[in-house]
Amino acid sequence: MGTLSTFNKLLQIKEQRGCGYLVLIDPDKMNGTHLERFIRSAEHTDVDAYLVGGSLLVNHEFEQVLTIIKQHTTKPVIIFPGSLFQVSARADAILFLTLISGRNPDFLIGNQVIAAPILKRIGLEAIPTGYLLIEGGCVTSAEFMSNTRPIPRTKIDIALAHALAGELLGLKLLYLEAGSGAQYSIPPEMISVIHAHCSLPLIVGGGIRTPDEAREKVRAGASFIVTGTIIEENSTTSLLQQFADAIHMR
Ligand code: 1GP
Repeated sequence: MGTLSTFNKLLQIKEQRGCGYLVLIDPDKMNGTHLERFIRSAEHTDVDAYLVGGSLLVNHEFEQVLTIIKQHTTKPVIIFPGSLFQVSARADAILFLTLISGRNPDFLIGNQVIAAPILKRIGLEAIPTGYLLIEGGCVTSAEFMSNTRPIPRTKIDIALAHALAGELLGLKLLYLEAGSGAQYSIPPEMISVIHAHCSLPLIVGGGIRTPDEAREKVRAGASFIVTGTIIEENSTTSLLQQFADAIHMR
């Protein structure tokens, strides 16, 4: 029997646990010995996988951060690229994002055309993911850096139409993103309507600050929950485990 692809590992986690818990590591915010200590201790929690990336990397420690994480974990390590500079064979896979809520051709197809030959050459697994930026109460780095307008949080029909377009285009995952540090996370009503009509697994992130808030997204139909900022602020194993317990339905 061959080894499972990272995408199939994610599907297995969703199948076995109801919903998966993904911790976002922004290389600018967590690196060096702090990161090493964090990953070592997180090994003893039920975190399911790591996303690595950021809208803007000022410190250029991307490769080094991936190396540290891979050295100390057996969990999947997946690039969540904020730019073309965030591509590396040290990860297990990359979310091959297309920013379908926006109308900026660079993020819809331009950057993908530049990255595709590189991904093929280094043999990195690419997971086709539709990225939907939803208004989160403040201008986030994702909104500013992508130069796209988020979908208004009350326009559930518009978000659903984008999700369905992503499904019909053959994407494998959808990422409902309020933006890192968003004031308001993705509304549960939006998650439940998309979940009811669209068969793709939903990654939900941006502005989730408590295990209860995470659980609310899971109940609405999220397949994966992402937290970044709150864990940068409080990286204790007890908070990680509380999130994992709230997110795992079984
Ligand atoms: C950002 O969805 C992620 O891309 C995580 O957001 O930092 O607000 O948890 P937070």
